[in-house]
Amino acid sequence: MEKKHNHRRSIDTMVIHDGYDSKQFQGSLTPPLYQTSTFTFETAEQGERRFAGDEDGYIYSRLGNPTVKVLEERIAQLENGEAALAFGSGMAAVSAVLIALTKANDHIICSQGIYGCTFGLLSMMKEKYNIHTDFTSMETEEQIRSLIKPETALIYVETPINPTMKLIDLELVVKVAKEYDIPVVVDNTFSSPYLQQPLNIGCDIVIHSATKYIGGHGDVIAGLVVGPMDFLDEVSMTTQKDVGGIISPFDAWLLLRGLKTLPVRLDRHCSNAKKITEKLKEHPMVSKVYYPGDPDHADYPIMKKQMKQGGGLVSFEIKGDKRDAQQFLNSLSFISIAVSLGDAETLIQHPATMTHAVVPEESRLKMGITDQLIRLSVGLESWEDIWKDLKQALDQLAKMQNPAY
Ligand code: LCS
Repeated sequence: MEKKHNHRRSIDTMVIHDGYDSKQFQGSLTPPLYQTSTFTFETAEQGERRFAGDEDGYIYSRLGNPTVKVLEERIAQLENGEAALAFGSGMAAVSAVLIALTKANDHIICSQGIYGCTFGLLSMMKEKYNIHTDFTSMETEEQIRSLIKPETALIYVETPINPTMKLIDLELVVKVAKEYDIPVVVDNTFSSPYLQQPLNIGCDIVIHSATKYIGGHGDVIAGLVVGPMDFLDEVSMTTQKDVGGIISPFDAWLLLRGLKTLPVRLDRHCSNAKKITEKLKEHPMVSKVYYPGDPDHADYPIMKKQMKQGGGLVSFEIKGDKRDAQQFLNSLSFISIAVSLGDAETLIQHPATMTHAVVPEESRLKMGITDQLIRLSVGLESWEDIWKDLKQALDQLAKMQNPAY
């Protein structure tokens, strides 16, 4: 699987202009919203030609829509891929890729730690189709090499990993995968193309939950896949068309709006997350802080190598047990207790009982998800206000555990 061209202009410009030519849309500055389910044919013969693929043109919005097309072209350019497809959720994107790349009895190598529902999907694929997954921390070439089998269909990587913020060295994974001609699929949700571009490192397919940083405003559920044209043509004619988890034109339009400010938003998410990390590390109720942009983070050298900055998510462990973690969340004032991430609002959640509750306890602990682990999606508010809220809740917890605090 080969990649295309290098970026011709800065990503700050690309998020605003790529994939759209206003001249083709009556000068409309903003891509028009084609809120339509179907497209009329001038004649029956034209309908026949379009279905036969002998004439370009739209047929039905599950098979393609002009607003969605602009989004797909823009994200393909941003990730430096040949083509892209949009889906109705990140999980629709993940499942479309996994179904397209596997058949019964195949094998998958996966990073030790992934989003809970992706773990759930891999478990279902094992039960239904005997597709077995080996999880590994992928720290050395040998670790990966030792797991490769003739039936290994793909290597699936999340980096940074949800919610432990561990990183996988993509260059190392690609090196081994190329030796065996195994495609590498990267869930790039936590970084967005602004912070990390896996295809430029040699990975084959990128997936996004566009619900997060790409949308950026907490109002859309959507997914994206970027990769080689031949692979995506196949997905569009199979899992996208026939399973049908497509995006609505309005949601594609909202994503195009959100994308324009991706670099500006992420710069603030990252600088806020850095400040909050420094403060958390100093608080006596916090035992561990995981932020890839922190020079003390074990994977900081990998961050420097493959990411522009550390991202907007910080995970940390508090002193205490599950009830203390819940008490801490309940004591927050404006920070919202909610799953999802990448929104303007700071969001906080308890992975063991929320995003990763579906993962059996043993696997969860292997991933590093303890009952004390909290995940914070640092928003765009003033970092001082975010810290003030976290600090008062941590202080309350300290007083509860030690009245003399
Ligand atoms: N991949 C990653 C890394 C994710 O974090 C999520 C959702 C998905 C895929 C699935 O995307 P969706 O279908 O929700 O658009 N992660 C969530 C989370 O951490 N909290 O709530 C959802």
